[in-house]
Amino acid sequence: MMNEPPDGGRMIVLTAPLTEAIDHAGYFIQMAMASLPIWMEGIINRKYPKWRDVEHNEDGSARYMPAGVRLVEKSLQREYRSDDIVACFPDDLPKFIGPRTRVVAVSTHNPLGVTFAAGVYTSIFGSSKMPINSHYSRQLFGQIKASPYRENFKVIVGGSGGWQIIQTDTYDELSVDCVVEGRSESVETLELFRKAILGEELPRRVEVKHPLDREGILFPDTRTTFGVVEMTTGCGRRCKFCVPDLNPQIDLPKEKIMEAVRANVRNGNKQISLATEDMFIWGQVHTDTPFYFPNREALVDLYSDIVNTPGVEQHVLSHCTIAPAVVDPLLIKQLSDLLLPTSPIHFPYLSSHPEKKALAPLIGLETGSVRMAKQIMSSKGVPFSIEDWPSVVLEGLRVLNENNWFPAMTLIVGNPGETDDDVRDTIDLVYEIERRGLFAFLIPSIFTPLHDTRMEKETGVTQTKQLTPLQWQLMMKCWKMNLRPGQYSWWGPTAWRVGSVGMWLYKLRRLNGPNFTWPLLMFSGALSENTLQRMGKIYRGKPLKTKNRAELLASLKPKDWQYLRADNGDMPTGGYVPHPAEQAMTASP
Ligand code: B12
Ligand code: SF4
Repeated sequence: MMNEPPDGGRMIVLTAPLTEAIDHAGYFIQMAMASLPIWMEGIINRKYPKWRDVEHNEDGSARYMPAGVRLVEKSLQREYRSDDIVACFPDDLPKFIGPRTRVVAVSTHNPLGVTFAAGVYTSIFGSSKMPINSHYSRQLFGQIKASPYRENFKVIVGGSGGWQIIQTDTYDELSVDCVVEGRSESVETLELFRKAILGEELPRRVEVKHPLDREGILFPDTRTTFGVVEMTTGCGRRCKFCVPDLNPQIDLPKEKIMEAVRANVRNGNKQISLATEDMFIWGQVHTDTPFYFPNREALVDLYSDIVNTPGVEQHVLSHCTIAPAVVDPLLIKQLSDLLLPTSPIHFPYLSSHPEKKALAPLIGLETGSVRMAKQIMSSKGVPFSIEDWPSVVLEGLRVLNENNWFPAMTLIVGNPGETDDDVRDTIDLVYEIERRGLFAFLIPSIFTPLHDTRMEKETGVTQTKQLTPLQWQLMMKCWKMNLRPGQYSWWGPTAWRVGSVGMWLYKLRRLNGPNFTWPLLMFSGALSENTLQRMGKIYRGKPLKTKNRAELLASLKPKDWQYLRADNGDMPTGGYVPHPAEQAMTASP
């Protein structure tokens, strides 16, 4: 006999894969589950034995859900009664899907693991299609497909990972009727739900419009996973491979952000994270100052109110760019003073904070080759010229590290048209980071042409076996450097040596091809880099001569000097015009 929900189920049921909904142990666990293959799940289970424990509201609905689900919920509440809608964890679907159910809507971030930085690691370890997150996403779709009421309802999928279903044409396999690309606030999304409720046929793929202004964006008034609250949409630097940059550049109103922060706290969240592509554009969108000169006062005011909201115990940064650290080091310092006390991240071997706290936003480095950078991200370093990209990275990282920011920096390996010279340039930059004693978690990923981007039709490397010795070396050098802090223990280096060589013998040799062997030996430390270089097996980066901050500022166009802050020092000489905020301060009595 069917286990029917007593009330016949909800008309609209919203859900997300368990691995994307959990609010346990911070960002890192979700990122690890997006990147590790399912056969390595035991590592996560041992480290976080309680990761599957989730919290419920009294009616069995989810206490927290990814921000995307919360906004679908808010969007639908404009048209339907709250009682008709529920957001629940996958295991609770049978409690809510019943004969009354007309739509099951799934929000996904990365359901099939085919995106950059996720696919690459699973493929190195042997299964490109089944990261842990992908396994749980498929499990969720399997549960929905097997529902005894499946014929009565439509399955609509949305979220930043929906394109993966379109691109792999897995509609039937996953039992998905329609994938929505774009935001739930859109009237076209509502129209789709209306059709589904009436039992009408849905198109397989719908692209809906992004709101063009602040007013069009809704905010959650319930708890979100990791306390995610949107801060901006779009970016403005126009990198060719980027998806979020295709959205309009909007910074969201402070009052609404704060309401969503308070709503999270009210519902039991102690952690907040503002979702953004670049936190530094907030407060400077469509003002008289170009967005790449950060609005120091506005940012400090916003973050100060967030971390001082009663109940907020932890705050985590999401994404940013590196040029603002060169433009305004004092902003970085002021933000550090404000944000370090609530940061849950500790780097005992790196941080100079008394409690060893650190900030670790995600920043795109992508390439050290100026030639490549010009092609794929010519405005990444504005206001500085892309010719100075290596200098901007090194100076920015210096400022960040001095203030206990140790960012995770992504690199793209195998860009279309990437030559050995380009890879050598990137290796030079990575060695220079090491030589100067700077630190960032360097996360190399293989170029993935993301749907809808300006590089959608281009192909780079598609399998780890195709990577050249230099590309492998770059990847393994990054990981070797990432493990530096863990190598201070007496057992660390030996464990890595034995572990990685053992892994190579066991599995990786055949999978990744012969180009992988020497870079792996370099990574493991079994042979020194000097020896490997002498044997002609690796390329050791050459020292880089780069510009310091004063030289970078001097290279700006004089019309931009007015936006620099003199309290940072290093001002270019010759006709300096004070920053508008300084002018206002001198003008006031
Ligand atoms: C916060 C965040 C995280 C957090 C938290 C994620 C979470 N579970 O809450 C962490 C750090 C854990 C994370 C991890 C990863 N992330 Co992330 N993340 C973000 C970020 C900054 C914000 C996401 C967010 O909540 N936005 C706000 C909500 C409201 O937006 P939204 O989810 O897109 O929802 C809107 C629409 O999509 C739509 N919608 C959503 N769901 C549905 C459902 C239906 C039915 C409908 C109709 C509409 C709809 O309506 C919503 C608005 O109204 C975005 C960048 C960005 N600005 O979006 C990257 C981003 C989504 N992440 C990305 C990536 C690559 C990852 C990782 C794979 C990275 C990695 N290798 O580890 C992992 C994957 C994690 C996983 N579990 O699979 C990429 C996505 C690329 C892709 N899928 O193609 C993005 C776009 C970053 C980027 N610059 O490229 N991420
Ligand atoms: S800086 Fe980052 S968010 Fe902005 S366009 Fe480039 S990749 Fe996209």
